[in-house]
Amino acid sequence: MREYQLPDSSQVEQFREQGLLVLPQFYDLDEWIRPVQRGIYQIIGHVMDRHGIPDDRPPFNGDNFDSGYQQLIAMNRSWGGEIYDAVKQIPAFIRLLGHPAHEQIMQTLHPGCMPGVAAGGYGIRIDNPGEEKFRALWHQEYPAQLRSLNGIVFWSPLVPVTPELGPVQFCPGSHVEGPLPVKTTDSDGRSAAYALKLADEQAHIAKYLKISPLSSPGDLVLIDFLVLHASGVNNGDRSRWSLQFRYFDFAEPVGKSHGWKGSYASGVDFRSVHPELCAD
Ligand SMILES: O=C(O)CCC(=O)C(=O)O
Ligand SMILES: [Fe+2]
Repeated sequence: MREYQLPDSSQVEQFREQGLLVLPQFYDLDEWIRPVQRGIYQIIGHVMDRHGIPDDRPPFNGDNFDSGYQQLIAMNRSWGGEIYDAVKQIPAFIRLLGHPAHEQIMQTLHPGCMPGVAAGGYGIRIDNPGEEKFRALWHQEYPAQLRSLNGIVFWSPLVPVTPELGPVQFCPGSHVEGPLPVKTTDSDGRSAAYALKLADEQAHIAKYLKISPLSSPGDLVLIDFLVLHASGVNNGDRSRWSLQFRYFDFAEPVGKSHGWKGSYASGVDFRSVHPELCAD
């Protein structure tokens, strides 16, 4: 990111109104995105090797970074889990998420904030075709992550997101409702943060227009911690790979009052931090 464009005043306004902002081609592809893709390509190779699968993939060229992945998970789905756990530890990904540009975006969108990186709040999603188990249902980020009410999910695709790949859906403007009650008991076999379920989901969602912006590698999508969003359904023939990491605000009073606790991913029981937001 030798050069990058911080949001201008009309984009700041748009983020305030919608709780959502897309910054097209924010990241220089060669400098920031290719190294992450190369790391994924290499990890897929190591996982193949670990399981005695011959590596006959074409050489890495960027766009083919996930070559071999679809065949691997068809052989054994748990190998996909190994890859998922591994790729968030690629140094080029950690360098990207730690770049000062993200603190500057936080300061531009939340003047006076003190940015923090949500521990355990970063990773690389792999939304596989036809898989329902890990699809994010309608949610606000705050209950799933806690840390502070002020926060931004930085979301960036590693593949061109077409309608078939199930782009993330948003209810622009829904962040103005503040944190909404959730049900914390597991209903359909989902675990951890996936078990938090927005109470009266349909009633909330019905009030808003839903949008599913398409995006491609290099684009950056900024998601307010309180805006309602959900994974789309992947009906395509490849996985939808995307980066996400989260910045919160140490200066925000609610986060400060509970000591910037994290939620499920850091072993905290949401019910003990926000009993008033538990619908059950
Ligand atoms: O990429 C997705 O499907 C969901 C993303 C999401 O909910 C998030 O990054 O917070
Ligand atoms: Fe989310």
